[in-house]
Amino acid sequence: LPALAADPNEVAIGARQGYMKMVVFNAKPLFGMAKGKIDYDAELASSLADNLLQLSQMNTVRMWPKGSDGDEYLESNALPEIWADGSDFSNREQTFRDAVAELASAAGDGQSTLRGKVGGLGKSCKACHDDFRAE
Ligand code: ASC
Repeated sequence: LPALAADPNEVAIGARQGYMKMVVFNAKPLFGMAKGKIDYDAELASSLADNLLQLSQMNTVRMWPKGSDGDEYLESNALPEIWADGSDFSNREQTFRDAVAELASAAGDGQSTLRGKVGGLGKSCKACHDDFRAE
């Protein structure tokens, strides 16, 4: 049987979920170090934050095609508000970029410096999820 053509919205949903996994894979140990759950390691912290910096600088527009929301696709938690007129979504992404840039410049400078900078990243995650991700 011929394979069905992939739905571009489903391809995009898969891509952004993979992207989120990469963000979490790199961010989670930074939160862990900041909270003292794992030992601070300057070299590791720097490389994780640098990975986040590179991820944050990707152009993600193609991951978010209009219509690929959670009302249309069971596998997505993206709220249709992302695509509403006047949506703050792209500003939130810029806030994430700014928070990561601050973190990347300081993550290797000691546990207390790291602790002071991850808050901004956590806030940027939460602000966007609160408004644009289904519970
Ligand atoms: C995480 C994670 C998020 C953020 C957010 C911060 O570890 O997966 O989305 O932190 O919970 O408030």
